[in-house]
Amino acid sequence: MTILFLNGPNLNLLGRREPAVYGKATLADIEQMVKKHASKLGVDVEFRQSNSEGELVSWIQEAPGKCAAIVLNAAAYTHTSVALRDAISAAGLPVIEIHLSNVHAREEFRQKSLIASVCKGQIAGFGPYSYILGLQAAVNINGPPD
Ligand code: CA2
Repeated sequence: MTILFLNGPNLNLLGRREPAVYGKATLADIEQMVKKHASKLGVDVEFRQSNSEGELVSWIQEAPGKCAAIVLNAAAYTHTSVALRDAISAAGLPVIEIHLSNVHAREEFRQKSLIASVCKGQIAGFGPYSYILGLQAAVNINGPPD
């Protein structure tokens, strides 16, 4: 089983700018943590980041048949992108929306997600641990193991 992790714009800056908001871990640190956890769960992880909305849309379109689920931190596109929303809806794959910060406790514009209603669920506010929770949700998408 492969779980695809997609990361949106500016997440490549994690750990290097605004540590007070997003913490000290880099995206590479988070990828390493996710892959370590995935190997314990016996699943494969593909981890990608793009600043381009179109590239994220293409990766979502290509995922069916290759990946069991997508864990998506769409970053700022969460709040703006009808294109990502349509791609998620068309893919027919379970997509789990994740955020490092608690977007509901921040500026009003971050409290609106254009993708939430086409995602399986949302995890927000746990820092890098949101990625581990996203992985666990993806692996147990059809209910927890017996
Ligand atoms: O909390 C999250 O994970 C966000 O998706 C992060 C996005 C933000 O636009 C969303 O509202 C919530 C921002 C990602 C950019 O990360 C930066 C990291 C370091 C310096 C500047 C931006």
